[in-house]
Amino acid sequence: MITITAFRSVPPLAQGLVRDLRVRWALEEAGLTYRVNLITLADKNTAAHMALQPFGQVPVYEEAGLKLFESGAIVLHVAAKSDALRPTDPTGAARMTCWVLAALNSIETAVTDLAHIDLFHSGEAWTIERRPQAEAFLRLRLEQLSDWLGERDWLEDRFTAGDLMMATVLRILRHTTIVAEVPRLDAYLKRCEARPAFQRALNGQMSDFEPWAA
Ligand SMILES: N[C@@H](CCC(=O)N[C@@H](CS)C(=O)NCC(=O)O)C(=O)O
Repeated sequence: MITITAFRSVPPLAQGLVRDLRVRWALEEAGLTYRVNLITLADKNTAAHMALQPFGQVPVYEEAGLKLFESGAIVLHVAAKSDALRPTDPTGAARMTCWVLAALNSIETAVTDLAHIDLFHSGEAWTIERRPQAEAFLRLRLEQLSDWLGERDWLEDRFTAGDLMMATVLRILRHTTIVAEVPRLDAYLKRCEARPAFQRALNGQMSDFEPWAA
């Protein structure tokens, strides 16, 4: 049985964005059954959890003695099990890996630069200078991504784990209109979110949360 570790409760601003969503979505696309081990924010720094996730984060993935951390590594592991996420031809599979890494390395870094300012440092003096730079760089990356997409429905010629990862990264910007202002990306994200597997994953994460007590 596959077990993923997720948080039992997080602040509302994080609900629906916690990175176990990526793993749930991949497992739903692949049609694999799994159970969810819910931990508290206090549990994340215990020795037992740090032995599974060296940075005290979620998600964690366990399967028959295999223990994985990092959502990208986990999604790639799940993708290797399912044609629904990874093309069977080697070229298509390699291109899928490119997009998983592009989402995490070329886009998520720019996304989180801005999101951290907005969500964790809003109003602090240093953000007055830094935020416009972070937003401009992010907008450049998103325009480049939009140019790549062109008239395609997906990043390549079919849905892959690369789209799954890219969509979860773009969703981090839901507190802004930045994605909505790029029509192709807006449509792309909506296309990804309309997938039944995504809806099942999101509903699963949301229904697992206990009410947040600040
Ligand atoms: N690079 C990691 C990031 C994981 C991550 O940021 N997890 C967040 C929840 S979305 C977390 O556990 N935060 C608690 C913390 O960092 O202490 C991955 O993709 O798995």
